[in-house]
Amino acid sequence: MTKQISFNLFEMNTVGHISHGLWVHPSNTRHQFNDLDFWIAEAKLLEEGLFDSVFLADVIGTYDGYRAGPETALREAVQIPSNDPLLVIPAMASVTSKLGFAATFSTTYEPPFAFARRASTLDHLTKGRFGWNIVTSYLPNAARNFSLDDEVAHDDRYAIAEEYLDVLYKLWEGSWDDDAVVRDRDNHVYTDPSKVRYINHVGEHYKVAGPHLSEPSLQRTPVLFQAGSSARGKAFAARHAEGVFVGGTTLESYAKNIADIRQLAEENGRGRDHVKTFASAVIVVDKDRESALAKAEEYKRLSRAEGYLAHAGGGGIDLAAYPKDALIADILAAENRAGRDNSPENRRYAPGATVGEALERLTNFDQSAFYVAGSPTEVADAIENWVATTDLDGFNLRQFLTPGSAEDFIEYVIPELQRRGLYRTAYGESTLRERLFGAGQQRLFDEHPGARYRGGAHLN
Ligand code: FMN
Repeated sequence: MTKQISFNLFEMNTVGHISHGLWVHPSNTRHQFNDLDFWIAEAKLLEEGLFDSVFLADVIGTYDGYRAGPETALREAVQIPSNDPLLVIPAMASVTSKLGFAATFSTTYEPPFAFARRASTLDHLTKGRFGWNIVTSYLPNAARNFSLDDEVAHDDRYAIAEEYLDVLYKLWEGSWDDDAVVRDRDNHVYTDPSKVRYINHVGEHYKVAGPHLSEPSLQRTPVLFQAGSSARGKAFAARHAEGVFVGGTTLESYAKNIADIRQLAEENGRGRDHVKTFASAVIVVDKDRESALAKAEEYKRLSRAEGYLAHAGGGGIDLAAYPKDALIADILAAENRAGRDNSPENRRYAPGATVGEALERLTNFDQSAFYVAGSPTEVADAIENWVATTDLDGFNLRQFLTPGSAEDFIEYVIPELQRRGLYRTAYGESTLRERLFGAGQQRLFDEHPGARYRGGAHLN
């Protein structure tokens, strides 16, 4: 059977997420992100388009590495101003019944108990449509917002994340039995206390007694997404993630990275197909090739190098401070950042690249690994080819314009994919996990590490 491809809209509760400069376009509504109406309209549009989910990125600090301050990020609206991604979800859920919501939350700075409850609340309010993008955060400024002087070292962040997840699984999977809530009016028993337990977690970083404050939601553990690309990040994904954002520079490298992650999942006792793989899709489409290319030219004209530089400088090096022919590898070594510098942008620098080449790459969206500008047929051909060649399961669609990019995709690409049997023609399942793994799979697979706490096993 032909594989149907997943599509999420890549979003952020902010003006400029990754398409810097485009906010000035007259048809772009991004400046309305403070209004619920903005999110409600988007949710309705995506559900009409039968999208899998809206995928909300997040950062908890600002990009102030470029030119040693936040001025450029502020001027160019590079992920500031930005609001909390979790809080727009209930409004979007209230006008939809199938669309999923995946939101980013960091494991590094806030202890796990409150997030466990917020996530359960969202899974209840969305009726099992909530997913969590697990990040460990890469901005030095974020550390300074949470009582630290500098970033927690990269691998230490993953060690903290491991324990964080362990606490969450205990709360989500182990603290309450499915039949704990009895609502027995005659006997005045709302919850059967014998079916709810403390978790009494004591670890290196956290001490959490429990019990979990929320009763079990449809999915219990939200669908877990992750985008680690370091060795430590991949190992973490192979243990925990159900959706993985795979990196790469070419079709071949994507194919290899996808095969690797499936292999690693298997080595962790999980099924190869218990991990869905996603890539970023940069698509400019219109009724024909000529119009699409004209549109891409317009986006390029409005793109702001300063915005991309501020974005890249937030987590790493200030490219503006170096001559164009300086080698990135030398700069990383000189700044003692090698092995520590983990923003997705910095990972794009090829090892032998010069500052000039890195600048080119950062500011030209047409150098993205999956970039296609063309007619509906050309775009569908590229998508089909990628999925067939790499074993990819889906894409996060980048926005240049809101709502224009999603509208274009829905108008031009989806019908063509549907004709080829590559895109759903109606929603089936209702929870997000079932959307990814099929009807009946509301909960984690039994082989997933979170499942070991079911029924209170392994808690003490
Ligand atoms: N990091 C964040 O702090 N917030 C995000 O919203 C976020 N979204 C990401 C989305 C995608 C598609 C990718 C590829 C990465 C994203 N990241 C985000 C960064 C990753 O969480 C991760 O830190 C990065 O890919 C480097 O991998 P490493 O942590 O294993 O070194």
